[in-house]
Amino acid sequence: MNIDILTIFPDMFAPLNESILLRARENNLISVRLIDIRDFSFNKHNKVDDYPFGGGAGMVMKPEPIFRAVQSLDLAKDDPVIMMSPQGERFNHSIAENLAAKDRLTFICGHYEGIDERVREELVSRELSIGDYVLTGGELPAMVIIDAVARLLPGVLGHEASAEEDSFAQGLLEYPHYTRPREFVGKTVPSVLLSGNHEQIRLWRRKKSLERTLLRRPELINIADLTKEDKGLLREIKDKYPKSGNNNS
Ligand code: 4HQ
Repeated sequence: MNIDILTIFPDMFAPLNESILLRARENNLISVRLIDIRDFSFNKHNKVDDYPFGGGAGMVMKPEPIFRAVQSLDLAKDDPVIMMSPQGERFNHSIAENLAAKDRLTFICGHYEGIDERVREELVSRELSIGDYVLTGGELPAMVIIDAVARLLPGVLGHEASAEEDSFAQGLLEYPHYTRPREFVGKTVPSVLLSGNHEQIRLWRRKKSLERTLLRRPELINIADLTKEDKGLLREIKDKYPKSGNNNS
């Protein structure tokens, strides 16, 4: 996958140089270009922002450098151009899967109060938000989205199965994990995990997964497609926590 990032702060993408994302780049599973919008500002001091028409606090990113930067990319008509904004569609796992199916992604990262509206109208095909809070710029949201998308690409995670087992991939929260030592701060690892009985382990994990989802994110239980077995486990969980969750049976 080819990813172009338009930003005035390319150094904010340092996570691309570490860990799994670095390995993905070294293995040519993703290729990332950081494009400094300032390089496309042809005025005196390479200015990329200006005062807002109508007045008010803060600065607005000028449209011309961003237009020139995007035009330099030679995008195909249906290549996604993504802008980060709290007004965008809320990013989630299903959007990550949708983006992971594309071979080219372009991100426009705004700073200051925002970007001239004509950029959104003319260049942007998708506006995404990573949550209801305000950040100083679109770089961290773009980095979050790239991380979530990259780990879904074949070969990026060492263990091929791991992406499918994750929270949200299945529509449920994950079960708890344990490693050595067997006893720590007076607490022991649940004995079923030491039993070697793989069917019992699978059932225990599935039940924990359903229990956590019901207790912490009951709205997710309604949309997950549950098997007969899941419904049986859920019945046991609800008997243990009678006040929990939704009233949907
Ligand atoms: N931004 N999810 C960029 C965000 C944001 C978010 C604030 C986007 C500043 C210039 N982006 N502007 N939340 O807070 O995506």
